[in-house]
Amino acid sequence: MLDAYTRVVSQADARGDYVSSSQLDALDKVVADGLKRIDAVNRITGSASAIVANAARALFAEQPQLIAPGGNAYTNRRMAACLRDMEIILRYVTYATFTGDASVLNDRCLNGLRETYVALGVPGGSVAAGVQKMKDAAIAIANDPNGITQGDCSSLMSEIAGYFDQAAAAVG
Ligand code: PEB
Repeated sequence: MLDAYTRVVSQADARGDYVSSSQLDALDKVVADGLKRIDAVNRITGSASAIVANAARALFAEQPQLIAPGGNAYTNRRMAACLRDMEIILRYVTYATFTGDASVLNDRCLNGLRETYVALGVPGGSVAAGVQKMKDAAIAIANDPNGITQGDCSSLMSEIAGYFDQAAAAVG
């Protein structure tokens, strides 16, 4: 598992080279924008249950066959597994956001997830649709200018959106 810093160092190590000055500049920016990152993680984590529940409700409204008899989220056991999966994915997105690197998300959550869903008969496209709904809600919450020091968070928001997109693409 890497973070924004260890990735740069391990890549330079693999090349047998020094960390370049442009890479150091990029890491400077990660440090300078660190509080934005932490605030975004705090906000998403603090609203995680609402993000998951609302995304799931919207998903089931759009794809009611999932909760109809025979559907993959039918029965409390499957519904619980589904909500849990969405929460797990959201949690790993916050880890990637915090570390500034997708490796924790890829290695520990998404790796093999598509195959797991195929084996279980869970429709991956529907999971991907749920992840996209969580993305929209999470970005709206993290990017809300109210109640926080104002600043330009556009690059952080697109980075976070990218983690959700990676999760959706991994299963969809
Ligand atoms: C991945 N999900 C399920 C299982 C696993 C995961 C390993 C099988 C074991 C179990 O049931 O607990 N676990 C999950 C994950 C990690 C992990 C992401 C990452 C570290 O360890 N059903 C739907 C929706 C979707 C859904 C589309 C959006 O209709 C999910 C939610 N996942 C779902 C369901 C099951 C499941 C299991 C319903 C149960 C399937 C079954 O047992 O029939």
